[in-house]
Amino acid sequence: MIQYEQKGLSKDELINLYKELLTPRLIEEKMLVLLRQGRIAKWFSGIGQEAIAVGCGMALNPDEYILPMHRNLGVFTTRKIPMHRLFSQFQGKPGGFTKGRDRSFHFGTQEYKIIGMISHLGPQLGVADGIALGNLLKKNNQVTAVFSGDGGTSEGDFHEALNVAAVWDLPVIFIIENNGYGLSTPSNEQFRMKQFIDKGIGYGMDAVQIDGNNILETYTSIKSIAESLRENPRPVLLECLTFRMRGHEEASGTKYVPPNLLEEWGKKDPVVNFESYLLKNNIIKQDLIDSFRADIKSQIERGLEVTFAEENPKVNTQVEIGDMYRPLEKKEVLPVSDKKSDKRYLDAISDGMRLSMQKYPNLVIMGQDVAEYGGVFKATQGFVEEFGKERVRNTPLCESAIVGTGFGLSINGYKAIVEMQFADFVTCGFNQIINNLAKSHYRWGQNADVVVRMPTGAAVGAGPFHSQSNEAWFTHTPGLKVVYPAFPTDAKGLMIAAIEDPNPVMFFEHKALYRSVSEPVPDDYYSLPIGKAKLIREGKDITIITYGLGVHWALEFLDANKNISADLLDLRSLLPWDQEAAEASAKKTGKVIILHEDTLTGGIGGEIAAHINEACFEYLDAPVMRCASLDTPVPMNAELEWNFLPKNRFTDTMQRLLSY
Ligand SMILES: Cc1ncc(C[n+]2csc(CCOP(=O)(O)OP(=O)(O)O)c2C)c(N)n1
Repeated sequence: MIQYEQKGLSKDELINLYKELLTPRLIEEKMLVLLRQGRIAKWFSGIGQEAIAVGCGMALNPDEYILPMHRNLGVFTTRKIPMHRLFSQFQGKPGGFTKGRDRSFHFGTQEYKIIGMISHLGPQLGVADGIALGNLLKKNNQVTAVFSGDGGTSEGDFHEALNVAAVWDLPVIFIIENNGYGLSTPSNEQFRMKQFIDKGIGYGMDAVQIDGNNILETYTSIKSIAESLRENPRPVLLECLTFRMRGHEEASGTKYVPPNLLEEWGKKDPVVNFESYLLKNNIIKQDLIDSFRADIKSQIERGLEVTFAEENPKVNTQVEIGDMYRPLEKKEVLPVSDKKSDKRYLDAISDGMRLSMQKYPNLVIMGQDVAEYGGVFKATQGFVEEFGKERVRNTPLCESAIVGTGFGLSINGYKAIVEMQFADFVTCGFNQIINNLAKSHYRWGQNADVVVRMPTGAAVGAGPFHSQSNEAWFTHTPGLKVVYPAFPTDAKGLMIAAIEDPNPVMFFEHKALYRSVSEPVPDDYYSLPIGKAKLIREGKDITIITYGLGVHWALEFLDANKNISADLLDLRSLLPWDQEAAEASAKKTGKVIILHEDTLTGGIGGEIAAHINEACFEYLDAPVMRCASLDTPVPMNAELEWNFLPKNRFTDTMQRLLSY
């Protein structure tokens, strides 16, 4: 039995809390009936845990973001999302929030300030950090609440997000629903510590444990924590003790749960207990309860009628493809004057970022050692002095949380540049890029205004973990843009374009070019179109398609072989890539070679070759050829590295193709 304390709440407040608590319960009961009738396909039940989501939804102000999980229907109902919209979302109908593209609670809505989960659970936590950072920078005294199950806390994302929030004093309430199980795995197989509040000290943050089934405790605790964080921004870990009363999802059952636990926690049901407390203390009368029930049930029925009457989404491939990206607001920006100065590739990148920081006060740069130290390659040298530490942020060593933070900033109206110290380290932030940044616009219309800087490439003797060309991991991910300039002028213009672009852009910068290539670059702010290649040499016998360091290898080759008349096409962007330019050149010369530093198998060369084959077959005089690195990791020793790289094989491949 739950012991309640009224805690200064008025009778009306108590009754209102009861109605809010009852709503998700009645929706769920209906869902279980529909499931049995085969009218819905899947259900993740939060029965028995409603007091946490409802307490949170009621405690925060409506303009404060909440990031719920799969058992938090109460967050959605307390934010007053019309029931038919929720049901249409569950059923994949157009009246939901994702045009039928994602399921159940996998959606966000700016209208209701709810940012839903992706299946991977933990990434939510880093996103909450970004939203909270936005609030901190706006100085708007808002808090953000984010949920995690106890199982989800085993993910690295949990550690990273809590650590960042602690270091940056972010006003986030990390609500852990400790319900005893992660799918079938009980707590003792998930973690060793006795309780989550013990983790607070490790992160240097306050941690509070409450009875998650007691609506008065959840509501008043979250309310008072929120008030405190609005005044004095910092993260708090809130552990809510509860229990998962049903299966992980309905089909999986609860056979593995000892019956005595279900019985014990059944007695602590949050709705039944609160109802009898209110009745016993004459705060509510049975007829009011009955009328609440009738009212909620009729809302549910009406909502379901709308949803079941709704047509399925109309299939339209153009709309599907078109929704991958948020449209650009403006096109190319030209430099206002002819003034140019000699800039190295690195200086050009730095200049593009600096001018963008001046133009966009809402642009934030984050990365390891990017502040006073200026980044390991010095791309942000002097930025702290000019823009301050709020906008040029050293991060802890945590790529996932920082990419997530970039997404959260974007949700909250900011732009972000995230620097990977080396492109190789992006593996640690992979999930956030692939599943959050890339997919959110298609899923629920939320753009991710984030540029991920990728100092990439070999030829610097740096071995397998500081040399990789990993652009193909991203060109295979719909929703991203991938840019890879080879010259300073392109690097600056494309950096500016990437920052202006409201979509996520992976910006590859070859480390070997940073200080080795320079040219006169416009001093003004200007952008170049993403997705457009540049024909940098014109010829008639053969087409060389390449990018990055490959462009310089090809130039070196052509300079040494003046008898060869070649088109040299620098792609500059890899997603989207300039199919038109490649086709035009292939049709002209009839022979195409693709040169890239990336390894051969699965590299973008294969994609380009396939496309040219399909689009230009009748014009070709020879098979499209590829020249790429060996299918091995990048070795460190210089001789091994040059053997790995394609440069020394390029002459051979060219000769074979020319003599075909
Ligand atoms: C990265 C990842 N691994 C595995 C899963 C499969 N999965 C979905 S929910 C879940 C259990 C989550 O447990 P917990 O965080 O305690 O939340 P609860 O379901 O108990 O509310 C698992 C293993 C997943 N969704 N994502």
